Amino acid sequence: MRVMITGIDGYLGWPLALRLGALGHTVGGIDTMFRRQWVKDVGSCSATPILTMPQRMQLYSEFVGNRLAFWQSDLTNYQEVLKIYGEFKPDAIVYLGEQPSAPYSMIDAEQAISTQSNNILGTLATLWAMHRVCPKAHLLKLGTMGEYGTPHCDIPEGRFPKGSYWSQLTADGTMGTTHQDLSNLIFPRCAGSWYHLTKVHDSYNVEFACRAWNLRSTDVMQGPVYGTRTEELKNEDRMATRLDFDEAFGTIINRFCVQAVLGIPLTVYGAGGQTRGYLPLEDSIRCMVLALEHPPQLGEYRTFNQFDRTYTILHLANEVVAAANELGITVEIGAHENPRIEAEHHYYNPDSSGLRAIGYHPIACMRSVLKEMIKDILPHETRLQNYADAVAPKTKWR
Ligand code: USQ
Repeated sequence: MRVMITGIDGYLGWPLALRLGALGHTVGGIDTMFRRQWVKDVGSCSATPILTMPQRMQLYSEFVGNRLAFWQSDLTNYQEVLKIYGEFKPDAIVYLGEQPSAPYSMIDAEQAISTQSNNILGTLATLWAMHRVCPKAHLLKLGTMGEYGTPHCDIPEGRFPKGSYWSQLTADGTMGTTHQDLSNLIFPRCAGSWYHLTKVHDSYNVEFACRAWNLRSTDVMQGPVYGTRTEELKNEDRMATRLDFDEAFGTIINRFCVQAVLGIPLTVYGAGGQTRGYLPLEDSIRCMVLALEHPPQLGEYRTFNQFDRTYTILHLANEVVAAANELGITVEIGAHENPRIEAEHHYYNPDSSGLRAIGYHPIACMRSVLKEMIKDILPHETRLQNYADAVAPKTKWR
């Protein structure tokens, strides 16, 4: 298969490229290289040292035995994207090339506007380019579980399942009547940041393109990913993918592991009952490969909710404390006023059967992944102490 990865320089893009290369696929990549600058702009760096893109291309050739085709390009530039897809002729496009941080999008108007224009217009340019030059390619689009928010009901995969009805008690106490069939309608979204909203808009644009132009797409609602290693990254340190821990680009478990190493009390926001679905980096890569190996039909728009298990923030904090203790490190759990607007105790029951039906079996126990992460971060403690200021939450949602 010829697979184009947008955002190939990112946390998921680089390990996915190595996995697909190792499996014998031909890989191409596009990246603006903005992510490295955004992280510098918030006063931080990757906890794991990472190679430059030219060095990564060299390493890829050594490891895979094949050239990695790479374009440094802006995904919102339709003419460029059209030219690249026309040249590369992808069978599949994995679309990861977006501004990925909710807190970053909430800093100020400038960041909110650039996040929305980068993410929504980039996806739109790809849909038009696919329509023009590769209409049979499979678009694997990275969305987020955060599109749904935390409604007081079960969360299906993307759409209301068959047999869903809307009903309301009438004045005389009986159930409402006919024409209330919700089956197959897109399940309502209730995103919690300007960033998460870009993914909602993307979902509607992608679904429309499948209906209007017979494109095919898998929309992946992914929960926060954690980890430093995949099968390929275990080979040697030069392979490392980035690992962010600042308040904007670091996601919770990755942040907690760096905080454990730096001796910073874990930053639990609010009551800590916020529940989300999480998965290790290795599982995220496996799930994307599975989706590529089992593409949808032409014209089909399908959604997978991609996570291993759901946990509360407090549970995660306790797991990180336990993993650190097993390595002889003492860690405290801190309390922080919640800078976000989100429910701190809530019902959460999302379906995630789609990926399991095509072969996803979660592979690792969380504790062992956490210990591996802490061991990977420990050698960089002295350098990372210089960036300790980037950890505390400063961006307020209100
Ligand atoms: N949280 C803390 N302390 C921290 C950081 C976060 O308590 O130091 C809490 C947040 O308040 C939130 C939860 O942890 O309740 C998750 O926050 P996060 O920063 O790990 O993840 P989030 O901002 O929701 O977004 C991240 C990725 C995004 C991905 C999304 C999946 O940045 O790309 O789409 O995870 S999900 O969260 O399911 O929407």
